[in-house]
Amino acid sequence: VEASIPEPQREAWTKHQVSGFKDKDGFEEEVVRHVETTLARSMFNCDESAAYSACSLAFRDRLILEWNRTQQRQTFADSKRVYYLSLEFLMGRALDNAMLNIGQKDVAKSGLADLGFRIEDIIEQEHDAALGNGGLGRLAACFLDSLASLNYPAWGYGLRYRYGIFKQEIIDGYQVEVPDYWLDFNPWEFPRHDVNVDVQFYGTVHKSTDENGKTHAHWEGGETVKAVAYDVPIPGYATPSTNNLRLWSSKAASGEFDFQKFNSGDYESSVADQQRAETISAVLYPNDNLERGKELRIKQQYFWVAASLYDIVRRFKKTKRAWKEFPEQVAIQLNDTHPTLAIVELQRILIDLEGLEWDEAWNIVVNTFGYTNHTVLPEALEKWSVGLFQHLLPRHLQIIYDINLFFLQQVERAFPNDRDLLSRVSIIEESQTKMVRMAYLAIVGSHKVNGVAELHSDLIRTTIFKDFVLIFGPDKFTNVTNGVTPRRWLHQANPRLSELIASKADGHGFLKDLTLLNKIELFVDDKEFRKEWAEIKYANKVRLAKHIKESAGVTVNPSALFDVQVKRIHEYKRQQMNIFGVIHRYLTLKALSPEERKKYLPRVSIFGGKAAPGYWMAKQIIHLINSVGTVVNNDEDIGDLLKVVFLEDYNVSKAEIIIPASDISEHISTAGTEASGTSNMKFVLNGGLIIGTCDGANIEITREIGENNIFLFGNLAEDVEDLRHNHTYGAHTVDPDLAKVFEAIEKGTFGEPQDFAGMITAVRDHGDFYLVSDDFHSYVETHALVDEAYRNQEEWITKCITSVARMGFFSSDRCINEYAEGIWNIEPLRTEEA
Ligand code: GPU
Repeated sequence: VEASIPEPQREAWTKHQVSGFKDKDGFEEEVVRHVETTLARSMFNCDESAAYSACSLAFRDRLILEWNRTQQRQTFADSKRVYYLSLEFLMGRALDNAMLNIGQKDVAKSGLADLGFRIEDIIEQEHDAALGNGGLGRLAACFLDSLASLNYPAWGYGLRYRYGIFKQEIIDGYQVEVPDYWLDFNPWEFPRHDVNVDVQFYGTVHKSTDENGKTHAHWEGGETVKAVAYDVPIPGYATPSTNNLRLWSSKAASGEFDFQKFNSGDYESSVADQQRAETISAVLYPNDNLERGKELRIKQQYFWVAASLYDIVRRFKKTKRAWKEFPEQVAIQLNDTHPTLAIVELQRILIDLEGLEWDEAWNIVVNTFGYTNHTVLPEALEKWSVGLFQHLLPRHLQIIYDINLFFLQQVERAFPNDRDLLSRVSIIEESQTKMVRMAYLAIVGSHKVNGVAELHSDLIRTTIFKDFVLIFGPDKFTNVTNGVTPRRWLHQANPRLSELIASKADGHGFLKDLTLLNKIELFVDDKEFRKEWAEIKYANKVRLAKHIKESAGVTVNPSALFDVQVKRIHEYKRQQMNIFGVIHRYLTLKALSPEERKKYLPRVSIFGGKAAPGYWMAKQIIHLINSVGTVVNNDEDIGDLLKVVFLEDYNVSKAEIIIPASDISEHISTAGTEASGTSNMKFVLNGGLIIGTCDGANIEITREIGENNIFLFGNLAEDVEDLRHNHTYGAHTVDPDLAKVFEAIEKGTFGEPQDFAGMITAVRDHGDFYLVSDDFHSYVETHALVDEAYRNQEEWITKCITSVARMGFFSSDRCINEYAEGIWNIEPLRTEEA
């Protein structure tokens, strides 16, 4: 149905054109209006939560107007769009970001003050949007910020989980997971009940032959679930461009209830159907770098992919272009293999529903998709059993078999008689239970495959995807090193540092061209500048110390060296090595006389991060960190020389407090395991140094900032395989310092030794897969170098300033420009203002 208003009536619309608030007065008016009408309150019952709601609604109104204009501009220009498909978007809070990106935070601050509120308290009211686990989901959020800030026509597509990542509580030193119901009041989403898609599951496939002898597949029967769109506006920084993040929510297809069942008196089962449908988008799977092959998870994947593709195809069809032009209008990026079914779904739409020939359709598909790999860890590479596919998506399985057949025929022609190669690269793994290898499907169905840091991209080319480089040639495989948005991770998280930099770098231009940071290197010897720099770091540490006191009950000295490791808890990230190192420091201090002890540099070891609920070893690590804290923090011999803190419920808004307060942060994964890391970039950008292995983006950070400004240690990726081999077949002895740590744990120094036995046997008896013992000596020695360096505050500050000045490369803007040019072939759309 044409919903456009006819020409004669448009004058009335134009006359009443709405606009958002223009100044402080307008802002206050909007806030009061929302309090009194939308929220049905008044000045006599307006608490901080109501003020937050009203303030957010005032900003939301502005955003949606720009959003409308942006979408109109994009449609009018008929330009190519990129669609970023991600199962995770770890957005964090929206209000502060919206105020800063629109450039109205000052207005809001004084407006709120007039109305009786402190802006900091209002910002604090917001619940994080935590629809992600860790780095992968946060990267997607940074990309949305960059796409909008750079005026690219882009949409994100994801799932609107009713429950995001769980809230972590620490009770008696153990992680307890609490559901995080975040949708109570969410002013940032627009439900679009009119935008919905029916998604089919199960059923059977019938073939028919037409008069020309051509066969057609018909996927029939089964069950249908409705996808409803919720739109989240994404404001760009210092531009009117406002992009869209569309999140799908599931509900039963036949409306509120199945009325047939309802009328026949089967009320309960009609409600059950409703709930079953809603289950699909109910909860985010809380695993990071791990796939567990659960049926509901693949249902989530297909639900989201089918709804998104329907939407994308519908939009394309409105342009009335020929199908072969699809890849000139549409680029789709797959954030890991989670959306790989989109490849199959588009092929299905083109051949089954639109009647294209296989080859023509496949050409369109391959030219549309790009695939980003985020890990080499085998346990994270998705595989789905053929049986599950057959049951859930029978037509898709047939198409996958055909894709595989044509692909293997192509391989056979190029490499005749190499049976082994064929079975190695087959999309179907011929194991006991036959499996679909999603990464292989993603490679075959995309025109570009990229890793997320140089080392990682080299590793995928030479190890897990080696055969495919041979088959497709090297050009299909490329690198796009990750980046982070300086808007949230500098300007928003560290406003004073952002101002100080702006004062020396000719304003805030660096927030849009981060390479301009290099201007501050000229001031590295400027006394005033250095003094202010140090003051800002100290103030940030005071702020974190306050948070530590409130949340963990531990008093820490802001003058101590703050040593931070915050990220998902995972054996490959080696928080266990960190806490073993802390124990080693504690034992060393204990063995000293009080006099000698005083020569030691006071340190606060800060940990944070969630463990997947089913990850037993990760939970043991959390327990040990907390147990060590209890002992060390209450040991009078130690006092301020060492404090150990575990901050509960690490998330985006806590990261905004923690990262700017760090002196040294730990990025200490076993070489070759961390694809990139992105918090390493955020820490250095905020004037903290890092200790790390030669892994992921640490290597490129070193290249940019200089090796004197980073503390590298440990074995190299190229040596890992041999070391592991030696653990299994050679003589494997535990590092003597580490052995003493184990001894202390086993003596019961930190509580029941049995509670931590798994962590010790993993190193001592089970082959030390993550090379904790191999790297321990070098790790401890390097920490001694950190102490030494920190004692010389003048040199330390020089290192910090120099490093920040050289971090320009790690903006997600640079990263998005590389995708746009090398993979998507899209251009920014000019705005009136830009
Ligand atoms: N990453 Br796979 C996740 O956060 N979760 C995952 O399931 C997978 C990867 C991370 C990588 O571990 C990290 O190294 C990288 O920086 C990030 O993705 C973004 O590329």
